[in-house]
Amino acid sequence: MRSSELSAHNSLAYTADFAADVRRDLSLAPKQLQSKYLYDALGSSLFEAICRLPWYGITRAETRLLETYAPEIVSRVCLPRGTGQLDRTTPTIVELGCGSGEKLVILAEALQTAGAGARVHLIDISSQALEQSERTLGRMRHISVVGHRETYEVGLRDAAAERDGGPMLVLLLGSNIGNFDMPAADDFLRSIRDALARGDALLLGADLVKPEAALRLAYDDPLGVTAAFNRNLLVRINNELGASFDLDAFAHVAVWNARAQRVEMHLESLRDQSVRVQPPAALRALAETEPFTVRFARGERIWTESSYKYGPAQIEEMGKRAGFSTEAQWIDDVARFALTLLTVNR
Ligand code: AVJ
Repeated sequence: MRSSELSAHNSLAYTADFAADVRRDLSLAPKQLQSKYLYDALGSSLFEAICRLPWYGITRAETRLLETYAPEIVSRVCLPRGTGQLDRTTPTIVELGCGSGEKLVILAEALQTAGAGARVHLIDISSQALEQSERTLGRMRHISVVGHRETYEVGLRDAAAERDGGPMLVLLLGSNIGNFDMPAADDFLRSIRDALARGDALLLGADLVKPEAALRLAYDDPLGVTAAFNRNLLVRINNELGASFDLDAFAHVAVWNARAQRVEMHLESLRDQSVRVQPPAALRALAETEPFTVRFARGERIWTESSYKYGPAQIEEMGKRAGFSTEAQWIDDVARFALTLLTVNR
């Protein structure tokens, strides 16, 4: 589905899926909610604010690396090796989880300097992120931009179906890979690999393991923006699914799980309580949107996100397991963040 083709019916179906997922995931032990639902319009704005926090280094580190290495990335993937000449065919660039689109601008500028164009596909679950990045990139005349409000898998399949003879570069940036557990991360990278052909590449941005104090500040910042980002999930359930979450009764908790190499975000119930979820009548026509009640014990948590952190070699190994070779790896030593260019050679 293209963002411009979003219809009321589709967003109703999306909300029905949200209702079914919330109902199922709050009945699990431990209770959980999928992190993709953090990104409604307010959630996307709060995430943009997180990216500017002095304690959250991922976005700035990745931007520094892209500013330095974009010309090299473009010439390695988009220009035939050794010739320094442009291919006659147009490269396709697909960004999975485009956010505001600012990182793609850096690559697009490097393409322009090399005299190349590109067909750009933006895949994001957030319509506000898509609109913003379409606006940001729409001003650039040497690229064409299509937005897809889809999951990564569906969006990538749609974008790959539209490619022509040029090389394809998939961008999975901002440590978005970190939201995937194992073996889901392996399966996901394998599905990207399977959508690609010889000469194509995946540019993977992934956050590295660093001292616990730095991780805690990044995910539980002194301004409370990350707490607002997390608790907004309850605001969203209240607004879209007619729930009665008392926001003051849930606290943001971020923990570093060293054994699993991940930061976990949770929402902790501050008292024993029951919450009623009563989806609006328009949704009831669709399956699994019956009203329900969720009971919380004091101290019980809803697990809302995992952000895995890696060692540089672990990123290469993950790529290798999915059928990629490492073409290059660049590391920002200030924030401990890695950008890895993985290529398909068979
Ligand atoms: C966009 C998934 C990479 O995990 O660091 C930021 C989201 N969560 N602060 C991350 C997030 C809390 C972010 N990702």
